[in-house]
Amino acid sequence: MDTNPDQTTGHDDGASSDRSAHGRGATGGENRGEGSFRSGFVAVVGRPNVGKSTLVNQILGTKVTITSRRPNTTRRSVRGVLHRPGVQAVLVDTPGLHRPRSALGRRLNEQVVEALYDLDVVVAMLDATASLGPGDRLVLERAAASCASGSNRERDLRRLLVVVNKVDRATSAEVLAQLSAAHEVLEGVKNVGTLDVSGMNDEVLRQGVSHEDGLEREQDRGVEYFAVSARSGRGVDELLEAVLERLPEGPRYFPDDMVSDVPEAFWVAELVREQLLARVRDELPHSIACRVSEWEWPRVRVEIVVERESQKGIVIGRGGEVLKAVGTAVREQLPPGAFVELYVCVEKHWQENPEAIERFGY
Ligand SMILES: Nc1nc2c(ncn2[C@@H]2O[C@H](COP(=O)(O)OP(=O)(O)OP(=O)(O)O)[C@@H](O)[C@H]2O)c(=O)[nH]1
Ligand SMILES: [Mg+2]
Repeated sequence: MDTNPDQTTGHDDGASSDRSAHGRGATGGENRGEGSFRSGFVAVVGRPNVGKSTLVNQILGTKVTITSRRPNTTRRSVRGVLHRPGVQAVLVDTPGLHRPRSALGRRLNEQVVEALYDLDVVVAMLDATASLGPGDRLVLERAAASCASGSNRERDLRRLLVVVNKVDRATSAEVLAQLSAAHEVLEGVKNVGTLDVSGMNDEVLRQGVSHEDGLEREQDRGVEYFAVSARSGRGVDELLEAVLERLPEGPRYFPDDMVSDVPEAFWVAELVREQLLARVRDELPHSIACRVSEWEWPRVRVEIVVERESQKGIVIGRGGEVLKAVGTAVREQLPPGAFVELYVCVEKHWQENPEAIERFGY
């Protein structure tokens, strides 16, 4: 932790935390003349709750993005950097692609579209414990479209890796059924320009794909399929090997000691939200936003925002017990001496307010 809240958690030397500068080049990456250095952006996409963030943390061997059993936990794309000799993989954890019900929901989907725009490899994730639905189909189709689109260097479906997650909780028959359902969807994606995304009712999902970006059927063969448990790590090494194999020659986008592009203040606010998500029920998770309002390291004040007066009491708990437990759990994940002050306030309909969404950093 640093005295500067805008500093990233990875101790970077000047990488941009501006999400509008999402793509390559945002960090002024350098090529130190190692001709054979390989690197690239790996977008992890899928419906909410399939385990994208868990996978990114598992691959990196450290926590760079929060997880929870609530859908729509991730609200902002997080880039985690994997450094290996001669290779750098920038894993982009994205929000879950879903049918949006608010300005916040639309913002989350936009970030998925942004992440799919400029990538080298895409990991499309499905949940083995739930049958393949329209949301999954859209994810697969979007991912395939991205690999075939002109925005990327090569129109090549080999860059698409389909991952069925949570195999620890599914039977092999269920895993196989999911893999073959995904295969069937991709076989059917002959011309991505004609995808039906009307069910998503979201204009942003319609853009960026044109008829000339259509996939030829012979290209379908390049897709590879994996079954993993992001939580236990089973199958993840094989997946990672396939990811790294597919990275092209490229620059070192991030310095060697940088593991994520998340600013420290945002990270502390996320840790608070993660603890709240683990403790509150019903619709409340969607209503909660957290933001650092004062940073005088080691003293950090975090504002917890809810949407209704009646939600305040739930977040505080009887005698303040919820807040107390949240504070303790967050402090344990910060350097010794950190002092986290939590307070709760109400901001009505913030999920519909673009200014508030921006202020919270989503
Ligand atoms: N059993 C099991 N649970 C998993 C596995 N991977 C993730 N989970 C759980 O699934 C839930 C969702 O995981 P996340 O990593 O937050 O999912 P996500 O796809 O990032 O979700 P959003 O950010 O909401 O889109 C959490 O409770 C995880 O612990 C797995 O391999 N096995
Ligand atoms: Mg997530």
